[in-house]
Amino acid sequence: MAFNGRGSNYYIKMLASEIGNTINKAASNREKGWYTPFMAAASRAIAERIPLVDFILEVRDARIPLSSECQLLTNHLPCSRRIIVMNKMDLANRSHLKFLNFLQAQIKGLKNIDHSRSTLTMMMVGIPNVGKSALANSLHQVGRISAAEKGKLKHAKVSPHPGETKDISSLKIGSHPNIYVLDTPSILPPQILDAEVCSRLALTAGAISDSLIGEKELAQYFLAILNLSDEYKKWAKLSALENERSFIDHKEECSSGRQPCMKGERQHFTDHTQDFIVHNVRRKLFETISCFNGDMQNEVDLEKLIELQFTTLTEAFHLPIELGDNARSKVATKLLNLYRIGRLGHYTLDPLAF
Ligand SMILES: Nc1nc2c(ncn2[C@@H]2O[C@H](COP(=O)(O)OP(=O)(O)OP(=O)(O)O)[C@@H](O)[C@H]2O)c(=O)[nH]1
Ligand SMILES: [Mg+2]
Repeated sequence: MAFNGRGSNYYIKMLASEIGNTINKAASNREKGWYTPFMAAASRAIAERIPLVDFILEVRDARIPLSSECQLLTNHLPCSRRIIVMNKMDLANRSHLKFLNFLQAQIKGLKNIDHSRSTLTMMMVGIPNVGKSALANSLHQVGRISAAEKGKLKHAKVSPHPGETKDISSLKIGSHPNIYVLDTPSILPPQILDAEVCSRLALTAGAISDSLIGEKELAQYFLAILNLSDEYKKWAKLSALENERSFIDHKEECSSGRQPCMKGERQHFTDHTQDFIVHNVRRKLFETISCFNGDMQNEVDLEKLIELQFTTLTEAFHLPIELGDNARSKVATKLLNLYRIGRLGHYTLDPLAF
C-alpha cells in the first residue's frame, strides 16, 4: 500500500479505510463473513427479549469504546434501559464488586421499574469476544447470593475464541430482589459500513476473523499506530544489557529447575509471550523508532520505518532465517497477538473528544 505526501494521520486513516473496505467486501461472501445463520438467529432472539428484560447491559471494549457499540440496540432500546459497561480496562479489572454496587444503584434509580418486584433481569449484549461471559461469571462470583447458590450454579464458558457462547443463559447475581444476568451469544451487524470502525474491530477485538484481511495488513496498521503514539517511550529503559540479563535469568531458571523446561529450550523460543522475548520486541521497536531519521509525519517515511520494523522483529522473535518471506507473516501473527493481550502498551483507538 502506498500513499503520497499527505501526512501520517492521513496514512493511518487510509490504511484503516482500505482494511475496512477489503473486510466488508470479503464478508459479503456468505461463507467467509461473520454474519452466519447462527448470528442472525441470535440477533433475532436477543431483539425479541429486549422488551421482556428490565434493562440491558451493553458490554463494550474499552480500547474501542465507540466502535464496539452494539448496533442492534441503537434501533431497539430507549436509553433509560441501556447501561454501557467498558470491559477490558485491565486496571479496572478487579473492581467487579464496585461494579456490582454501581449496577444496584442504577437499578434503584430506574424510574420505570417496580421496586417491589421480587425478580429483576438484565441482559448482557455485545460484540464477539468483548468479555460478556467473563463479566457474567465475575458478577455471579461477587454477587450477593448465598454460598450454596454460588456452588450449585453453572458458569458461563469463557474462551479466547469469539463466538463461544451459543445460547442465552442466566446467572443469578443478587438476592432481595433476585437479580439475574442473561449471558448472550455475540452479535455484529451483517455489514459494518464505516470502514474505520471495521478496521478497529478487526485489529482489536477478535470480532472479525483475521483471514478476511490478512495479518500482515493488520500488523502494518498496528505498527503505524504504535509509531505515532507515546507508548514506545515507556520502553526506553529496556537497554540491551537488561534484555540480556532477563535472557540469562530465564536460562538459569530452566536449568536450575526453578521453572520447569518441559519441552526443551527450542520450544521456549517459539513462545513469543515469554518475558525475555516481549522485552526484546519492545526494545527493538523503541530502537527503530528512536533511531529513525526520517520524518514520522511523512507517510512514505513511516512506511519505510514499518518495513524496517518487520525485518528487525524477525530476529527479535527468534524466527529462523530459512523462513524467508514467510517470516513476515509469522512476525505479523506474533505481533498482533502481543498487542491483543496488552503486552505492547495500551491504546484507545477511537477518537474521543472531551
Ligand atoms: N485482558 C482482559 N481480557 C479479558 C477481560 N474480560 C475477558 N477477557 C478475555 O477475553 C476473552 C473473551 O472473553 P469471553 O467472556 O469469552 O467473551 P464473550 O464476549 O463472552 O465472547 P463470545 O465467545 O463471543 O461469547 C477471554 O480470553 C477472556 O479471558 C478483561 O477485562 N481483560
Ligand atoms: Mg460468551
